Amino acid sequence: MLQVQSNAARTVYAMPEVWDFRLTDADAWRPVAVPASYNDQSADPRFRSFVGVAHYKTHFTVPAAAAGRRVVLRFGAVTHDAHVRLNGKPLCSHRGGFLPFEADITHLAAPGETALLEVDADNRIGHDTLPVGNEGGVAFFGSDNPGIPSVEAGKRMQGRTNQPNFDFFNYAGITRPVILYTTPREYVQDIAVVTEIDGTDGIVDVCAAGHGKIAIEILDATGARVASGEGAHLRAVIPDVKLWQPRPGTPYLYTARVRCGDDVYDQTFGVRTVEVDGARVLINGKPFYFKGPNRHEDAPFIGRGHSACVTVRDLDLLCWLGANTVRTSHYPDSELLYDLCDRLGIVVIDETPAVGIGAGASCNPYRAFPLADYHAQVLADMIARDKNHPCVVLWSLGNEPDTEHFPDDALAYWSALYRRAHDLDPQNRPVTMVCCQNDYTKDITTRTMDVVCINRYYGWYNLSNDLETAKRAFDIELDFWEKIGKPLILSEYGADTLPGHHAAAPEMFTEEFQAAFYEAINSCLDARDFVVGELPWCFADFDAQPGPMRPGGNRKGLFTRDRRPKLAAHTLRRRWTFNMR
Ligand code: GCB
Repeated sequence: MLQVQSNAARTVYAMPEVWDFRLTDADAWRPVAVPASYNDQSADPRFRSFVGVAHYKTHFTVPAAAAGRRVVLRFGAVTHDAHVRLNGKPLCSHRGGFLPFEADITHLAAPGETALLEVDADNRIGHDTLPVGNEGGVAFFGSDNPGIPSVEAGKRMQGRTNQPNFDFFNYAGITRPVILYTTPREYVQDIAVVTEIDGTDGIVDVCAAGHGKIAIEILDATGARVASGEGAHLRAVIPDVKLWQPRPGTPYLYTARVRCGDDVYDQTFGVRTVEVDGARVLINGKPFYFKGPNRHEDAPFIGRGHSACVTVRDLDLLCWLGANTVRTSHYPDSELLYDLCDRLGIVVIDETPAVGIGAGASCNPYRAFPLADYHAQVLADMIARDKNHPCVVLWSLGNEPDTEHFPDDALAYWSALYRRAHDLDPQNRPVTMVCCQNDYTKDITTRTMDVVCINRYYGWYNLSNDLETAKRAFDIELDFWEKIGKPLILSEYGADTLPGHHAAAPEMFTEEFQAAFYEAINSCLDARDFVVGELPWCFADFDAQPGPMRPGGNRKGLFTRDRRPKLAAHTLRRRWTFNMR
């Protein structure tokens, strides 16, 4: 799906910033900001504990100037499921909270007239949603008696239906921009760009789809024409090409200008290659080392809502850290992040919202949970949205599923998705799945990915506070992976840290411990050539489901939630900026 663009042929109209909102039909309508999660927009505790379908409504007018044009209503994301009505009639529905959807309203809303738009946002999660929620009725490890310390039995007693199988607050609502835009009646539907490098030349292959006669031009960053052709397919040489290079290189961007009838769409792209060669990942033929934190979309007041300012500021801090990578843990991010990463040369590991499949369940999730087709669809939609971004160099099929208790079923499930990602991506990028700390000898899935990504918390959740033994245990595991012969990224590692909590002896939760933790684990990484990346968990403190281990959220941030650096941010900054191998 193409991003929204305002240009000579396409017009974007602003929608209201404040909509009417109520949790249930019994509540009064009240104002709420869009886009943003609704949960932190009120002191009413029900805004955070609510489980079910919340209601939004607003009015908008299709401008008279839109007469004769195609008019589209586009939602960047509604979390998790959306049902949309226009003038009281069903318009569209969408499943999943992190990808865009749109509806052609040309014949449904008359230019010059005011229309009523209603959105129902469903925050319920379960065995058929991504991310996954736990549900009553499935046996979990542990006792059924809540008097015996079994967390799951307790949750069943509470009768709540939302039991996130993931460690971030289940923010919900209209979280990304709602946009009204127009195009000519004949329009560009889709564009796919693939590039190659041939000596000092680049080769670009553009395929466009649209209703109407298509022509394609390639422009350099100054707007000068490099190549052009009639028809929906153009393959052209870019002499003396300027490559898209990750930081600290120059991320040069070209444009494929596609015309279709009166419509025009400018698709930026970079000429770069990405491939796995033995135990290395090569970008533009050169070994690449991924360094940068995992990041949640999370900020005070807006929750998981889109904010250009927060995104710009976060990426600026990433550059300050000397990072060259961000992983969109644990869902595809708002589209702006990818545009900015294209411009800044920050490499993106792009992840589906498949987090927590089967973790903690005693049933076989691959047989019991009806997820395979839906997961494949979400993967396809993510690739369709993000396929042209040069910053995206690795697809992540999901985070921390159970791969250990039902190894053959896990392998079948993830292999099908792995093949699908390769089939669907015009650029055929490498594919991974992010593995939970587990008995890696029993897991036969992680090792089949193009890049092995492992989340490990040696020294924190296991071997807590004992960094010397943590290093020895991690080294034993690294010996195992070295024999597998694939590139490995330590895709999560980290320690909860309370800012301002200090001690001479680095003990858990102090800023000194977090810094010592990274120094210790990094020393293991530095001794191994097949390790191609380190992704601290995580960029900033973030809101999580309340629980005994989450004082004010997950505190493993290198930055506080208001983006002030902890000691470890300075430690990693020195490493990534001045010391890296
Ligand atoms: C993990 C998860 C991440 C959690 C993190 C933690 O392995 O992938 O979602 O937030 O650990 O802090 O426990």
